[in-house]
Amino acid sequence: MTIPDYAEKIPNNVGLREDRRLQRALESWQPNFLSWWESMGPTLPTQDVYLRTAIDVRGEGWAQFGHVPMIDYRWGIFLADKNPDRRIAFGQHKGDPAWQQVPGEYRAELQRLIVIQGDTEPASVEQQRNLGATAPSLYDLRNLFQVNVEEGRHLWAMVYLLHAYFGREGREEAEELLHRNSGSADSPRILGAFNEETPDWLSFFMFTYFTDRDGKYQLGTLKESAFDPLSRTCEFMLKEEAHHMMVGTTGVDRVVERTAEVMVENDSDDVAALGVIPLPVIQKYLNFHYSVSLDLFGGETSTNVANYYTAGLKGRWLEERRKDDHQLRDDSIMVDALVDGDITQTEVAALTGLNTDLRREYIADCSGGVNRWNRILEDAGLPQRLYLPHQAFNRKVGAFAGIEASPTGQKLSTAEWETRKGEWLPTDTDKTFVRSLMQPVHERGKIAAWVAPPRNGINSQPFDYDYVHLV
Ligand code: BYC
Repeated sequence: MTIPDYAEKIPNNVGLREDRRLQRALESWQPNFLSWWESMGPTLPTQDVYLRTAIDVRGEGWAQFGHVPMIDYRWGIFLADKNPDRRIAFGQHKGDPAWQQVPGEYRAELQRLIVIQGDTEPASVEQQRNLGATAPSLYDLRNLFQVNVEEGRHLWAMVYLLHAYFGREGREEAEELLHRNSGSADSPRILGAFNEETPDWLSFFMFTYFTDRDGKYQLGTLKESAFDPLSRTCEFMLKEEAHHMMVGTTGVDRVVERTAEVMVENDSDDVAALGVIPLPVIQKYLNFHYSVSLDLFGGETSTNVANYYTAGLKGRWLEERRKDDHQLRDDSIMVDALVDGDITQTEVAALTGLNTDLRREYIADCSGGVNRWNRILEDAGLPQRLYLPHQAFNRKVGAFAGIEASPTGQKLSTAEWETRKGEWLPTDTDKTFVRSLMQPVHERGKIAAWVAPPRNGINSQPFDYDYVHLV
């Protein structure tokens, strides 16, 4: 067990001081990271922010709270404690000791998975960079910045792996992670959802609910990896990820709650003119963020994922709780498919269906959010309900990428889709309306009129705490 070294330039619990070459390499990446943060990170100038900083992975150490100037945030490298007896839980190497080094034959695939994971982290910071200017409260502003600095730390986590285990190619990939940019025409981020805009706070709450939740599930599968340093990194990242999802879950809760309140007070569904977001617009934002996040799981069938699993690089969600042989050579699974042009299911080898397996776990989790938002509507005495659209709706990756479908899973002609898509996805008018509500409230204890205040503050502080000191 390595004692965390917080006095170092790069706080870490990986014994960086004992590996001078690696330390120097990472110290030379650090100024590039900081200049990326300055040019692509949050644009709202602040003096300091009430942030949680990880200084250890155990006890209280992973969550130290205090007012910190954001540029002085200590982005560190922290891996969960090593279990020296850990064994590979699945695939063809099942039962072997977990790997402390990268096996030559899996180097390219592992590097690819780490690069894809690493690419999403700075992408989300870029997507969210202008949101500070329209924050509905200092509490929300602080949460945005917390999410941003931790995504920065998660980038550090992947860059550490690239530098420590993948030689010159790894160092080059680490540079590329700072060169690609969300939405860039020349060098976009790798996965679709990370090139979309997050221009308003409803999008931010939907993103942290749906897209960060993909992060939870992908990290959950990488935590099972036979490559132990990746597993331990992801284990610790997941701990921080929980806060990001809390921001999304309670963010959407609070939007729905406020809309419901105004609907009841005015006995009307037509609440846009009253300064809150109508339920049909919330549904359209939900449809968009859910469908682009479904794409993040890759194709319904994939030989990539079969190979990852067999090699031991990427497992299943809660692999060790599954009651099967953890090799799946003879098993099959029903996956969603387009057969003779019809939206249906088909049976495939379990290994090639593993993206579907993970997507299903994710979908079940997402229903939990919809149920809680519907409870808010029910408790307000309203008959309206939110729902998750069909898996074939608005898909750009996988079995349904080539067709158009309604939120109820009806196949549509292109012409029909073009005519009707504005009923289901945010239109320019919807987006302009939502943006018009995004007037900043940067005054302590105050909140914008389109969202309810949170039930709890951060780290037992009240809602009206001075979470952020602006310049
Ligand atoms: N956009 O075989 P297929 C997070 C590519 S989020 C564009 O079906 P596979 C976070 C695919 O790369 C979690 N391209 O897919 C959240 C492949 O290309 P190649 C991020 C896509 O490989 C919020 C080809 O299409 N982590 O942490 O089975 C804030 C055929 O694909 C997309 C990971 O994703 C797409 N959506 O699975 C901050 C984990 N989907 O290889 C952070 C690492 C697929 O033929 N990544 N393609 O050139 C993976 O496990 C897998 O690469 C994927 C795709 C699940 C993404």
